[in-house]
Amino acid sequence: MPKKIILDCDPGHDDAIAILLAQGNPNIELLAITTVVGNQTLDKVTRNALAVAEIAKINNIPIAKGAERPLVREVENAPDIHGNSGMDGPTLPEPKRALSEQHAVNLIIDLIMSHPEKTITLVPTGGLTNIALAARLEPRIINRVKEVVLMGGGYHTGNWSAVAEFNIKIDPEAAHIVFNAGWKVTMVGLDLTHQALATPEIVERIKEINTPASTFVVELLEFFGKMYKQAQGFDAPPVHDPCAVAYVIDPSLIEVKQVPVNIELTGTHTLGMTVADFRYPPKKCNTQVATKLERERFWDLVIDAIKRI
Ligand code: PIR
Ligand code: CA
Repeated sequence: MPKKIILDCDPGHDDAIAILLAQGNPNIELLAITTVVGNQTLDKVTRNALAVAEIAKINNIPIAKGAERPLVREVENAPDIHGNSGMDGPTLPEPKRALSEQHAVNLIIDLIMSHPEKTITLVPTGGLTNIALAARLEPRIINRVKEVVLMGGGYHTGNWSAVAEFNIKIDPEAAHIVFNAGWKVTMVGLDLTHQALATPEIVERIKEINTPASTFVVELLEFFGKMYKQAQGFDAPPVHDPCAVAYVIDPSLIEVKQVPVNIELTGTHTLGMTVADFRYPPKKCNTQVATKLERERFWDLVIDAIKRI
């Protein structure tokens, strides 16, 4: 039985690859794509999601627009990494399909309430605004979802400050709601995603597929790689968001450790930090953090999905 997911994202180069992985992998049933402000403005990331849907041949599922700003903080985007469009690099196809008329938050709630309990996994790969709003608007979803597998945070690394990761830092209050809601949360953070580097060998393997989807991914990775070199000095760019999808597909790809995680909301230098407590085995704990990636099998999965599109 394929696993049902809702992908809540802010495309975004790596979000786009996460969409392709979810669509191309036979063990995933993508129920909806929802968008949230993050890498760029809501309108831009939503347009990008529609364009990726064209490339991924996603026709029959709703794509819905969500929150245009964080709960409390001002909007922060990441043009230094994702460019002015939010997905600079490839030429994007003109989206043919229409957006859902529902707000993303209502769509998420309706899908979870209308499916059997514990069958839907939420996969957020952007800020957590939509997910937090959904949990507050309809708290019954908290016990109905199977789990939340999110890309965000990092227990020993930051990218938006010394200790905070972008998706958490842009809406820390939303992250607080999501991490403390009570549902099971798997944090696939920078500690893990910095192991998923798109090296020249990987880019070469994708190039060899030689389809519109693979060319699109290569162009994404070339731009993303250039920006990551400039902005953060990486020799190869980390593809964060597909790691969360990969964990849903095959949890044996990623080692996790169950530890309490809390979000710093008041720090002077630590706002948005995901504070993970590794000191002792917790008695009861709804959160776990991803620690180690099986690189080869991860890339095999991504490449296989691109081939199938
Ligand atoms: C990546 C992102 C934001 C900023 C930087 N520097 C790099 C986006 C990615 O889409 C991913 O979801 C997450 N936020 C990684 O921090
Ligand atoms: Ca993202």
